[in-house]
Amino acid sequence: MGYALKLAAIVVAAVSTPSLATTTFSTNFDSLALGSGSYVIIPTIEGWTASGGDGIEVQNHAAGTPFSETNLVELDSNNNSAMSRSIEAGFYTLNFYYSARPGIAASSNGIDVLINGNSIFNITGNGAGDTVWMPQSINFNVGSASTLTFAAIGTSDSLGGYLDNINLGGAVPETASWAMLIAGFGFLGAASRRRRSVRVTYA
Ligand SMILES: [Ca+2]
Ligand SMILES: [Ca+2]
Ligand SMILES: [Ca+2]
Repeated sequence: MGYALKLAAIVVAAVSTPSLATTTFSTNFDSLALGSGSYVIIPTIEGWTASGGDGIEVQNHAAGTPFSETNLVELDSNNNSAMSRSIEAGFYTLNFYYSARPGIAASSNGIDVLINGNSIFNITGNGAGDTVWMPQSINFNVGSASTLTFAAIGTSDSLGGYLDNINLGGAVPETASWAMLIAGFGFLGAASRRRRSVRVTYA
């Protein structure tokens, strides 16, 4: 039966032909040399381009501790701003860290994630005494070249949510046919082990 499952897994893999992400990146905004306690509003950083508002605000301990190293991004620069980049067709996992800006209410701290201008995720929170970094993870897929955007939402007042360590990597698609096959065989334990091993192979 183990052999049957293995054979079935091979067949399904061939049928669904998982297309793996072709665009991957890792950005932490720390490539920019910036004095501690200062900030700048700029048009591009580490592959991101400002796509709304006055630009991408990069802070070095200006109003809160970054998740990594020296810098973080605040997208409510002088007003609600956005940053975008192009990605190829594929299945993706997007990971990033979010913090509310210290001392700022949730109504002003929102950040939206969009694909081709359509929101797929948003987050906000009430600011504490310092940053409180919360890991976020989103799976999505795009069938053709697309635009990935982070945008400030809520009150546009120069104060808003923070981002750091944004990473895009490939994900193995969870296909409907795969789920049905597992249910059909009824080997849930074996199947989930198999799925994990497939995921590792493509990671
Ligand atoms: Ca950083
Ligand atoms: Ca600002
Ligand atoms: Ca705001």
